[in-house]
Amino acid sequence: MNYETIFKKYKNAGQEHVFKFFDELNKKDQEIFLTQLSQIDIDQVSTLIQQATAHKLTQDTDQLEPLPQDIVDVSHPQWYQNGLQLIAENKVAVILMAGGQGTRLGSQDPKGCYDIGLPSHKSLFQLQAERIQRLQTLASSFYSKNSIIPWYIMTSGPTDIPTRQFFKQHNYFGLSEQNVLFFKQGVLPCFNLQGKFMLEEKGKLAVAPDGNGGIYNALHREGVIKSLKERGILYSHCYCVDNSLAKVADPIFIGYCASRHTDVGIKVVAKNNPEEPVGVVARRNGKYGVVEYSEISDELANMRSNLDGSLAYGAANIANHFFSTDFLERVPSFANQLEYHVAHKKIPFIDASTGDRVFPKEPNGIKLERFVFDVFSHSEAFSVLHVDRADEFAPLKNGSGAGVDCPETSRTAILNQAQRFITMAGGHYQDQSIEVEISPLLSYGGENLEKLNGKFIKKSCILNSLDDVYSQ
Ligand code: UD2
Repeated sequence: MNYETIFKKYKNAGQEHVFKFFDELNKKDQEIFLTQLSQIDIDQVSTLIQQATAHKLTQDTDQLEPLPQDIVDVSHPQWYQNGLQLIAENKVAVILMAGGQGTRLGSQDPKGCYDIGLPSHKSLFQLQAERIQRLQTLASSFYSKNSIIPWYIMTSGPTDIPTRQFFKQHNYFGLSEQNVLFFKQGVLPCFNLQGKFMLEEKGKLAVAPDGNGGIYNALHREGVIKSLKERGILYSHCYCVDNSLAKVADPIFIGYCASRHTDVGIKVVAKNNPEEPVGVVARRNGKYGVVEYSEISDELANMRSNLDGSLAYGAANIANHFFSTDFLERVPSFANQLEYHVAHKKIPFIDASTGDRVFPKEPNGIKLERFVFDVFSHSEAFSVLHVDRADEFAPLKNGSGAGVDCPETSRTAILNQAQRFITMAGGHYQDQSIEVEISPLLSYGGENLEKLNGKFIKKSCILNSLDDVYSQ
C-alpha cells in the first residue's frame, strides 16, 4: 500500500497523529514505518479499542461458580505407561509459550535463557530440553522405537531472534534441530488512555505481543497445525517457559487426558492464598474457564468453602495445558470470539509536542492481550488434574531477592526435589548442608537412581550419569 492509502485508513480511524514526524524520517525509515502501519488491521484494532475501554471485568458480567470437585482427578502413576507409550508412538508434541517479556524478572533476555543459579548453571531452556531428551530415551528403550517429541516454541518480536540464537549457540541442547521448531506470535498496537496509538520512535508504532492466547492464530498462520498433522501428532502439552519445575510432556498428564478422550486438559495445584498471582479454574456461565488473578474480585478470591474452609476458588492454574490436535484444528472457528484483556502498562512513547522520548513512571497506556485459557469454554471433553505443587510448580516471575517466585525459590524447589528423589531411592545425605543436583538426562521423575539405595552422599555434587551414582 502507498502513503496516501495508508494515511487515509489511519485518518478514517482517527489515528492520523502517527504521521506527525513522518516528513522528518529518511526514505528508508519511511518505508519501514509504512510497512509496519500497513500490517496492522486498523479496523479490527479500532473495534478492540472500543471494546477494551468499555470492557467490563469478568466477575460483574460473568456468572462464576467454583470448580465442582468431581471434575478434578488427582495425579497418579497409573497413567504413566499409557502416556509413555503414546510418546513412543510419536503421537505427542510439546508447545512452549515463550513470547512473554520478562519485565518483572528484570532481565532483557528471553526468560528461558535465565540461569536460576543451579550448581550446573543450566538455563530453563536447557532443563526443559533435557527433560524432553530423557523422555525420548525412556520411551525408546521401553518400546524399542525411535521416539521423537517435536518441540514447537512460540516466540514474539522481542524474544524471537535471541531465543533462536540461544538454541543455536547451545546446539539445541542435544536435541535434533529439525525437531525444535520456532514460530512467532502476532503483535497489537498499544494505545493511550484516550484510545490513541503511541509512537515508540518517530517512525515506529508502539506494539506488544498479543498475549499467550495469540498462540491459536499463530499455530495456524505459521503452519504448526500442518506440521503436527504431518507428524501424526494426536496430543500436545502446552506450557509456560517460566515454571522451573515444568514436567515437559509429562507422561502421567498425557496418559490421563488421552485415556479420557480429552480435548482440553489442565493441571492445577491448591492456590496458596487469595493474593497468589495465578488464575483459578472455575465455571463461567456454565462452562469451564479460568479467571485470571488480574481480573478476579477480592470477594471471590477470599471466598471460602463451607466444607473445609479452603479457598472456594482455589484450583490454581499452573499454565500446563493439554490439547488434542483435533481441538487445535477447531479453534479458528471461534478464535475471533475470544475476548481481549486490558493490561495497563508503562509504555515509553514520543511526546507529540516535543518529539522527545518519554519514559512514564506510572501506567500510561493499554496493551491488549488474549489468554491461552480463554478457549476452554469451547472444550467438549475437559479434564482437570490436581498435581503436587512441590513437584510441579515453581514459577520464575520476580528478580533475585524478591523472596517469592524468584530465582532462589526456583533453585530451592529443584534441589529439594532432587533430595526427595534420592530419599525415595533409599539414599541419604551425610549432612543437611549438602546440595545435590540431578541432571534431567539421568532422571526425569526420580527413576534410575536405584543404585543409591543404602548409600550416603558425602559432599555436594551434580549427578549427571549412572557413573556419578555408582561413584557415591
Ligand atoms: C500465567 C497464567 C496464570 C498463572 C501463572 C502461573 C496466563 C494468561 N496466565 O500468568 O493464570 O498460570 O502464569 O505462573 O497464562 N507469553 C507468551 N506470549 C505473550 C505473553 C505471555 O508466550 O504475549 C507466555 C510467557 O512467555 C509465559 C506465559 O505465557 O511463558 C505466561 O505469561 P505471563 O508471565 O504473562 O503470565 P502470568 O505469570 O501473568
